[in-house]
Amino acid sequence: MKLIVSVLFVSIIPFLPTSWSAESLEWEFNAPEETRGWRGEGVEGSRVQGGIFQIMGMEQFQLISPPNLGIPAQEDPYLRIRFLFRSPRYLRVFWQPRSGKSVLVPDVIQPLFDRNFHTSWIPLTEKLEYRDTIEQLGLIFGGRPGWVDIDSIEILPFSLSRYLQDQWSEFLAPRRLHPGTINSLNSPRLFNKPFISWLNRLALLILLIGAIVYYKASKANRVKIVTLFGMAILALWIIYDVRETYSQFKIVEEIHQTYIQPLPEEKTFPALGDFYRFVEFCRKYIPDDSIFELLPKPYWPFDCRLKYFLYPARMEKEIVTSYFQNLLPKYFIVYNAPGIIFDPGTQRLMTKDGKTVYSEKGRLISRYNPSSFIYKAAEEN
Ligand SMILES: [Ca+2]
Repeated sequence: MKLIVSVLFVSIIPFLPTSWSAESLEWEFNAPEETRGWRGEGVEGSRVQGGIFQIMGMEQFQLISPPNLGIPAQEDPYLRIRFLFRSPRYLRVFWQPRSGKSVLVPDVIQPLFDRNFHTSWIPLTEKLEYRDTIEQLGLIFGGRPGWVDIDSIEILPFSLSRYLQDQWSEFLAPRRLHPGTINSLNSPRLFNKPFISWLNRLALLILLIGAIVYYKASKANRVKIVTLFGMAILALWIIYDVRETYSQFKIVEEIHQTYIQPLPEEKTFPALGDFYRFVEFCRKYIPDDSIFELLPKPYWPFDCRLKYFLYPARMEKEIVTSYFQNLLPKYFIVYNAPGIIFDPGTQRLMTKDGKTVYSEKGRLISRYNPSSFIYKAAEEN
């Protein structure tokens, strides 16, 4: 809310030139050298890939900036960070002044798990409170261990135009397609709150003002007033609907580009990826009179589908094995499992670490991709 107030306030006064330049305090992470000076605590792995700084950490981990930043605190600098949280549940920020204890910023950033990058503006100082310099910045990620992708970090004076640009991008951020999309409505974020919550507040305000105006008006005008305020609420509903329609349009566009337009051999499906192409591959190599086992186990949502598509070949089950004994050849289907390998030396099918051996003797029938293949166990005579 503080931010909104300051936006309203800043929007009244014309743009003021800022006294310090933040050019050097921008990290785009386009090359691994750009992480120089940054260090981690509780970080288990990191890499720079495609302009993104990816960090994996424990339950709580910290990313600490290079020292000696020397940013005057009275300039009210902001941290602008563009990120995608894979697992952590929150981001907190602290900074180290030239003298004294480090300062924990009150704002807590809680990410949306919509597989989009998001941009946050975090005020680092409370106005008139600090008369020091910010020497070092720390980011605390916590709540759950895992990966965070950081596209860029900036420490900069507040810029209304860039802030509004970021809010507009947040508002138009696409809703990613997942199988449940069709059953749910979503609300984009605007000024760190769901769009629908802003509309709800507006609707409540209209209702309150409407009630006051209604009771103050003469009887003759009341019908007009009800109509007018009813139309205002209807307008809010239409605004929400227009934004949701835009989301639906983007989803249809994504479905078209990803799942309809590609050639059959390049097609993928939501949540199932290239599975149907893999089914075609299996149909070619798994004979009707055979038993097969899909690895790794359990393997929802592929197991039930494979059972259906490969019929009359039978999926491995106790009852199947006890009925057919060793009469039918046995196949293993390995799908997207880099941890399961065919060892050509011993002809065994086993986990990479050798802890589990699925079959002692057999041969590789065909490979679909480096981590997917069909193996046939040697028949006992
Ligand atoms: Ca970047």
